[in-house]
Amino acid sequence: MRNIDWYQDFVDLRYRPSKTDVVCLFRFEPSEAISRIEAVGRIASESSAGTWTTLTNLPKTIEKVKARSFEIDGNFVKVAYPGDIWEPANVPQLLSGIAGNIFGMKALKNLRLVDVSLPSSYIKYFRGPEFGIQGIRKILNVYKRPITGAVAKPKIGWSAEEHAKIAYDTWIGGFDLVKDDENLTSTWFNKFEDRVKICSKMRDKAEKETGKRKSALINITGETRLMIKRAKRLHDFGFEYAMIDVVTVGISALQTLREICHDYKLAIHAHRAMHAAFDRNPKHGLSMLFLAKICRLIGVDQLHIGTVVGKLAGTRHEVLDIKNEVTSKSIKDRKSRMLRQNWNNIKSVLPVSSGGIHPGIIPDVLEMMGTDIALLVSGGIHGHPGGTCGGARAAIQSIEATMQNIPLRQYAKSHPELSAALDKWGRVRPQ
Ligand code: CAP
Ligand code: MG
Repeated sequence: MRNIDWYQDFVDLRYRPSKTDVVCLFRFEPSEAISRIEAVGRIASESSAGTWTTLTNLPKTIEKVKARSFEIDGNFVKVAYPGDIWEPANVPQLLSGIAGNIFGMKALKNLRLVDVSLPSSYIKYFRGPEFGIQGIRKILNVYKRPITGAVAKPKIGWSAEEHAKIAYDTWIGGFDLVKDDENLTSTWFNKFEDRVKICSKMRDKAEKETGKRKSALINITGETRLMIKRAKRLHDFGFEYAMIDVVTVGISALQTLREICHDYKLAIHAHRAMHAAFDRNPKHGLSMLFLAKICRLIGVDQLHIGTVVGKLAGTRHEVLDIKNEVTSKSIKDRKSRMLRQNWNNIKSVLPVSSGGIHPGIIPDVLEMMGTDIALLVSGGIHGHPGGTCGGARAAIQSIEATMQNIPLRQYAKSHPELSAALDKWGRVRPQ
């Protein structure tokens, strides 16, 4: 049959990207009877200017708008996209291109977008984080140790008053932050407006009694106009953060709230609930590294990146690559794992480690990730035999022991809360 497609026009192994190209790294698996060249031609074509068949008319600009698969290495391909096809500061459009139709192509059995390298000509339109790691530490006046926080558990069910009391106990136990859970927004028994007001009173009380800065990551997630109203309320009650479930609200809403949070000088705490729906399968979907990069570009200040040893999936390589990506000024190309990236004046993002952590495994997390992180220990303090306050103390004692290189059991001899935590949980790694 006459050749009716032109995918091979989107493959050029001699091509070298220009400094304004957006370059993507994909992992791909061709379907039966599809060659690798046919597969990578389809990836570049369908995500830029092509379609399934040759066209009778083409614009004069066609050569300037075509993507090109230019480097194939086993199951990995690099694709270069001309900068001109990307609308400045329009992240949804970028995703519709490089993370759109191609995942559904029959010619590909699996496809995963591993990383994207964004040129200065693209990132210059973005604010990036408002505060960065140093700015966050300045807000809380916490410098040499992990910033500590806890979600009120169970994640939903408490009244606003009960929630605020748990927050108070968490703060009095020594933690810096209390956080709403990803599925807590506003319910008849815990209205957002009430929670903000009562938590602000408890925060003031805890700050007065401890002499330390205390804050909260209160979840504004919802329809965009509602989130704008909620961000204003947080500002009016003196909170420094807005928590957003960045995947479920969507990239466009996150871009809007970044502008609003700039106006209110609110730091954005990015919860990533739903990410595992598309980043967990190593052969297909989007990597968490890619999502983390987009979050840094748009400008969250804190981002959940995993624990490796806790209850949720995430390998050591993956978690540490993400930490590197969101905290470094520039990234080198790492074969099949990460593309080079200069972040120019885009600030760093504070990595958040959370999910199944308890005092017995805090050393494992800090040994892997260091102390320049936010450590959220939630069930791991509210399940402590001494209750929330005792649990927070136990977690802080575990951090102290780890930072002084003292074995936990030895430190526990003079720290009863840690001892009680180790008696309950030992060093178990939750599944
Ligand atoms: C942790 C948590 C967080 C997870 C999210 C939860 O509570 O509140 O949402 O950390 O995962 O609901 O599970 P626990 P990730 O400390 O009680 O487990 O940080 O990987 O995005
Ligand atoms: Mg949660």
